Amino acid sequence: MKQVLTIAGSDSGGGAGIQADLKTFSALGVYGMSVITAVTAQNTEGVTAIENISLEVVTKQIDAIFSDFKVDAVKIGMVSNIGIIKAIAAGLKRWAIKEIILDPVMVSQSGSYLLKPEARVALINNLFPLALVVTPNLYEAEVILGREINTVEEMKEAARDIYQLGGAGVLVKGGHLNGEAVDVFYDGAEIYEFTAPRIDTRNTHGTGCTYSSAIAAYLARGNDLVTAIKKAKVYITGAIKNSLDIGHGPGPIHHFYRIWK
Ligand code: PXL
Repeated sequence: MKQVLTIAGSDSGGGAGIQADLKTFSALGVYGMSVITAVTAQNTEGVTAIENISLEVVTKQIDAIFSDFKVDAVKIGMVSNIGIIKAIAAGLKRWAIKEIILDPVMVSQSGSYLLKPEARVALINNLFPLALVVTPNLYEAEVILGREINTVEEMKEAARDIYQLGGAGVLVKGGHLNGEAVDVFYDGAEIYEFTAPRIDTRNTHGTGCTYSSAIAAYLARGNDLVTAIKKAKVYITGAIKNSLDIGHGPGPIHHFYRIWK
């Protein structure tokens, strides 16, 4: 079985973060492992506390996994601060893994900072160059570039410009624009568009985490990057369509919709 690692934060509510990543890996037929960077106290209504894991324990988790397993792909999510970013970069360089999907997580759906604003430059400088692809949503792409993005054409320009920052492929996710859900991917040579119908639901907690994990899983299973993104978009569209109306805030998407309702 292919083996996939998530490096991310815990969402106690089970909808996003490490929990979403491991559910996605399990749903898509790969063996999931985790390096936990932070623990959030969280439910569908918001985040009430965050505790970051020490740099020593982040590093030890990375080394424990790579010294034993053959890691076929890595997904990176919440990385909290500059120290954790540097520990992850050093660990991944030490183990020379190339199949890295980086979700540049900045704020939770409910508006809490999951990455310290002063750590944004460190994320770009230390982790973008190691990644095969980075997956900013519109807000994250706007923060990275310091300008507004309002159209699909501007998403394409953003993908090209973010590519210049670190040399990783760029998937700009347009889920927050109006109309169809269009994502734009630039691999350094060509622009690709992925389109899915917009689903009218507020239950989208964990969509970004799940998307990048699904790309990692499909990549580990031998798909090329464009095919992996295409299949991951089909998977998250189904998971949103079958999302769960549980909790009092925006509910989670249904990772196992292909197995049970
Ligand atoms: O969606 C980004 C995200 C990543 N990681 C954790 C989260 C969230 C959103 O809530 O809680 C732990």
